Amino acid sequence: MRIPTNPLRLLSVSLSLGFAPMFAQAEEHRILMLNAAADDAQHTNVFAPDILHIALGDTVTFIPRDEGHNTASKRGMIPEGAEPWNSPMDEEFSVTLTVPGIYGYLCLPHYEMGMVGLIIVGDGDANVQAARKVRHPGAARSAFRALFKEVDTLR
Ligand SMILES: [Cu+2]
Repeated sequence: MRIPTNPLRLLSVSLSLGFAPMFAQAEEHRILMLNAAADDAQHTNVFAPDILHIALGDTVTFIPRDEGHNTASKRGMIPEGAEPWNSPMDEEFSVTLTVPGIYGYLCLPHYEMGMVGLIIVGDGDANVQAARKVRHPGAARSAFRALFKEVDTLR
């Protein structure tokens, strides 16, 4: 048997042999960074949605619909082995999550005002207990508490 040297040929051969890429079905999701919630103008500085369930290997893109926001994972609130992130201000930013668990994140300028969110990859069981023990300043505390409460009702 002749082994093809062209990498594209190699890929198509391995696909036809059944070695499909691990995340062939991966989906893309969007989280908007907003100055106010679409359904509640009193609720300022939000990620929408602020709870997102995705499958292992899916990609999440944060979209700066309004100015003055970023996204950063919260230390202690991502599963072991996962890559932390900290995006530039006012830029679209994508993360591909390949470690199952729960990911807590925040907007650095509005963290204490409660601009936070959770992404659950798979069932989130891996680190949900550790993640909910992390302490937060100001309104982030009640915001995360509300999100975990909602996650509990969905699990
Ligand atoms: Cu913000």
